[in-house]
Amino acid sequence: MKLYGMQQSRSFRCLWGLEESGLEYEYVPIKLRTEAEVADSAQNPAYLAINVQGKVPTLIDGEMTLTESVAILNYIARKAPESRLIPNTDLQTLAKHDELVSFVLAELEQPLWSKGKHMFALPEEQRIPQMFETAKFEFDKAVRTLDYLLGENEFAVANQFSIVDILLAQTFNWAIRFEFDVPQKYADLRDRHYDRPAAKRTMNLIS
Ligand SMILES: N[C@@H](CCC(=O)N[C@@H](CS)C(=O)NCC(=O)O)C(=O)O
Repeated sequence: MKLYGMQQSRSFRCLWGLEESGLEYEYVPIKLRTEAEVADSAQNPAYLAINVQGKVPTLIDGEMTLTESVAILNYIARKAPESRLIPNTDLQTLAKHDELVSFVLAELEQPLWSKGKHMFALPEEQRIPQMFETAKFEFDKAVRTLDYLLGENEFAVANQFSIVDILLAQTFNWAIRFEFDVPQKYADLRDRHYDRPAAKRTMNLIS
């Protein structure tokens, strides 16, 4: 199995999942926003052949190629069920897990990615710096909703570490790096989960 990724991008969550899972894999670093001629560029035709958008992450396992980070996390979790990255629990608790996963992707991370796009990812002439305030407004609103959706437990669901904890920790780390206002309890959540041995190994792999 090969995971293509770049440092603290969304590939980090997949690399972390792999480290939690105990599965064997190879990590292939990719460079974003570099010339197509550069061999390890996401714009190189060889990489575009496996990820048509020129984005990370990409996971290849045998004949299969996956290019969405949460699909990759789900695949890892199902391939290594003993890791319990998807909790082995009742239908309704699993539904709450799925709800939080969707919430992180659709609501919590979107303002962060909007800011990223308008800071560096879009072509300069397409960037609108005024939207940083809108991103802050939307992030604060998503955090208030999360307060409602999450309990006060150590882990998000089923009293155990799961995919949603990886997503929450990485998303709040992203928010802190992009200078959003992150309430202390979510900074603590990031610190707590980033202190796991698998998270520390992941950090070492990308540094
Ligand atoms: N929905 C995709 C998004 C992937 C994505 O947008 N990745 C960013 C890095 S976090 C990327 O590769 N961007 C390419 C670029 O900015 O040139 C996922 O979750 O995997």
